[in-house]
Amino acid sequence: MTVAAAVALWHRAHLYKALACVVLTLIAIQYLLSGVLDRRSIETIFTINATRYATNNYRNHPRGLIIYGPATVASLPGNASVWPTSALSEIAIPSKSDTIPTGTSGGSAVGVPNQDASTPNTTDTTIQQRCPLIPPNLVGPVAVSLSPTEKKFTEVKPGGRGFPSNCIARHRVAIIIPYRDRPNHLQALLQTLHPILLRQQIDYQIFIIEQEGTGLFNRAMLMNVGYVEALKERTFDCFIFHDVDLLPEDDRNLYTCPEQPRHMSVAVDKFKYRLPYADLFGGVSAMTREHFRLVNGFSNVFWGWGGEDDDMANRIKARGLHISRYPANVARYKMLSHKKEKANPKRYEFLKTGKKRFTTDGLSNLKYQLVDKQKPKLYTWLLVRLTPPQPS
Ligand code: BGN
Repeated sequence: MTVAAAVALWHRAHLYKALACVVLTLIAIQYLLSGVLDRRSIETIFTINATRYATNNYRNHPRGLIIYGPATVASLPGNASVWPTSALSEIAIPSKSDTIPTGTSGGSAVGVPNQDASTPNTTDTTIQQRCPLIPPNLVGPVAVSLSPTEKKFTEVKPGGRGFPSNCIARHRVAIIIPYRDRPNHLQALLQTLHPILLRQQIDYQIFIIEQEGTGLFNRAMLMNVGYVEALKERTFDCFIFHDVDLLPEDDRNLYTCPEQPRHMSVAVDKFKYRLPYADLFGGVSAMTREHFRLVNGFSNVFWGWGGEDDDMANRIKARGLHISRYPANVARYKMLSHKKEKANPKRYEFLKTGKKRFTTDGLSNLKYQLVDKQKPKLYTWLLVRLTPPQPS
């Protein structure tokens, strides 16, 4: 071998070593980054850019952990086709919020008999497992309809309560529906919601909070009443505040307890399945018991249509919380038609000055009278007389 050939060989060996180093460094960086990404919760990932999801088909998380199925199926509004079961195994990842909340909630260790008297099956001596993180019987898009059905709902208990029969639910959820004078909408919503919540294996109860009289409607105050009254029945882990005219179109839109306040009606047909603005918190939203108390509930000053949800979004931010969302191809709703309500002309002013009322206006000064309460088959009904708050 010539000297020149030996030198060339020596250079090539160094080149290979350098290449090997680069490859190893890249692998190490990828490994480190994946650890960071794994620690982000499902909610955080959803929150990153909700408006982007509204226009693009959300595919997945960088590590392929969340996949909401092929864009073609997801983009068909109200399509009742059955979701491929292969996709379901990839639907969600465990996060902190997926563990049973501690303290007053209905949790017990896996395989341990449930000790909570308000949770079903306490007399059952068989040891029950917690329900799986991913409910096994979801179908994806569901057909929504206004026409009444003859469904019997044998699993639903009086007062509109439901829970899984063969496992311990991970979430105890009160569904709060502010209501007045919309019987057809209410029937359609109940027919749609009960089967979905049962398939989602949630321990739930539906509360209809009806405002007495014909005065201006106060949606926010009714939701505050719903929170207070529901807690008199059971210690719910979280609350889903639900407009009566919004029908969920997909059962993968899980009505579970959120880690951060969750805006659920991301894509509504009336808004062409696009989120109108990033801070929207109206329609359907979910909050834990603690977060709702932390923000002092909704403001009581919004009489008539509009603004109360924006004020809640401000309360959420002021407390260092943030609005989370599921992807728009799952968090889809059909809005039932009704005549336009009278908008509250004072809503802009109340919104602007809202901050100074956060601690004095809300759960802390809520006044109402419970006029009637009944528990028919599909819901718990409360008729309430609202007392306008004294100006502070
Ligand atoms: C907004 C309303 C919300 C309502 C959404 C969607 C206001 C306050 C003045 C900016 N906000 O305009 O309350 O949920 O539309 O309909 O009117």
